[in-house]
Amino acid sequence: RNLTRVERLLRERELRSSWVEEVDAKFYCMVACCYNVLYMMENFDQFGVKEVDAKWIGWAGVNVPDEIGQRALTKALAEKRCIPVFLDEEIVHQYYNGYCNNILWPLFHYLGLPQEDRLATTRSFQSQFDAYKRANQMFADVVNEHYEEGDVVWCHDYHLMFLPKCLKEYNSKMKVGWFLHTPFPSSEIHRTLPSRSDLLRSVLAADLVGFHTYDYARHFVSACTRILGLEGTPEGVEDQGKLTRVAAFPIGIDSERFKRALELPAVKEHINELKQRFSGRKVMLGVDRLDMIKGIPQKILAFEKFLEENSFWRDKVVLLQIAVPTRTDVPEYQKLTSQVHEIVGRINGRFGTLTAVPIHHLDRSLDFHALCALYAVTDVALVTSLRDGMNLVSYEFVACQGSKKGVLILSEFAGAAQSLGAGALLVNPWNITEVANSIAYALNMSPDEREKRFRHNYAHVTTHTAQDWAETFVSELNDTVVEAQLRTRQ
Ligand code: ADQ
Repeated sequence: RNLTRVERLLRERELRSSWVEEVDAKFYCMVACCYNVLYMMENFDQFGVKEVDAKWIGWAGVNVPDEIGQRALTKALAEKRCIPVFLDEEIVHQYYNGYCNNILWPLFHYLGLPQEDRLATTRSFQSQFDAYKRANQMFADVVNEHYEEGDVVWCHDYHLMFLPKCLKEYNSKMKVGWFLHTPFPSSEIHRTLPSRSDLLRSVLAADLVGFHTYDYARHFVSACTRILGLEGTPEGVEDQGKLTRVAAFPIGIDSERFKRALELPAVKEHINELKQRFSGRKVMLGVDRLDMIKGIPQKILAFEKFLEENSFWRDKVVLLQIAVPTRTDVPEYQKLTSQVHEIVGRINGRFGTLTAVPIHHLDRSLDFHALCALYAVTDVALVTSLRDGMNLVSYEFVACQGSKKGVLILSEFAGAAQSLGAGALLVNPWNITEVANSIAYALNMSPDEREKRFRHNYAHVTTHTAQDWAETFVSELNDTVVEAQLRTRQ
């Protein structure tokens, strides 16, 4: 029974083959179950901090109800210094699908609650929030079990806003940091959350709180002053003499990893194949998780408008949209998939010929090398998120453009607009006329202007890396003096 489920998960989530090859056959299914922990571990490696002596604690990803299975899985993962947290199906439903992805995710991206079931969500709010707290407590139990004196604990993202408080209740001397990967919205948006104060107070239990941009940090401090009546200081937020440091730590990528990949013979060969395949046409690229925050329908409608108004380009340009499905069991995401398919079909029917279509849309992820090759042959990248904490696709594209010096069209609502804004063409993704005009401008841009814009972005992407991000956060967390320690010293 479990095997069928695991196989389905494997297909859905396209577990990278490298992971599968690495493990014993008997652990094959176990590791597949543990996709989420492994995925995070893999990303952790991508962040270039593998030399750091760290343990990674994460949700196991699927339900493993029996103790024997849990023990085997824990053992298999220990080799990779991954430690799973087991959550049962009901908690996952209420905590992960419910509170995290149906309430916090849309709200933090200014999308409000899901339109159709707004009232239902309001009714189930308390039970989902209780599950959220319970799940965070379960994470705290596992962290506490593995904590050794001197460790610093770095909690990630909106799924774990309650964790700093739970950890400090266990051990007030534990150094705890919390980083948010999404935007933190304006305090007016955060105010609408029934659990607004509990979440803020819990995050404030951390010693260091980090965001991608200064604006998100400012929104957080405003929420604390307006909702909790606390005092904002230049360093952060103060509550009865306890200071929580709040700062911006913009994430980056491991740009060297992309540059190295482009030197591999297999990647070079793939680049040549792609060049031949699309010869005579300019390549435009979108790479996103299929999520409403990524603005995929808006992007495609803007591309249609561009084709409508620029007949010269119709058979000279192709848009490759790679959209990896996520949260496939959430109805809102299923609706988004059908909507995108419908728009793409209509535009291809309208502007396609017997031999070519203007949009190639793929509902899947690409492996790392295929992705690098695509970035390298792209003339114009289109990142039109409606909101995005940072957006790493824009960074990855720039890192792979050493020879081409292509143009980045970037949403002004992505955190990356603050770092790559001077080199990119910034757009309001809701304004499809503006995006269509920017596409035309990008395709006609002079080589000099392209070079100048590219240089700016390339310098940023190659100097503000993921390694710096991780090291800066951890070292600042190390440097914070935990209040409880201060009191002991006094
Ligand atoms: P995401 O919303 O997942 O991350 P993003 O920053 O763009 O968004 O990172 C996506 C990653 O997945 C990139 O490394 C990209 O290469 C990869 N990816 C996306 N689609 C893919 C596909 N079809 N095939 C293969 N790979 C694909 C969250 C926040 C962001 C924030 C990051 C990091 O929502 O705003 O930048 O965390 O903090």
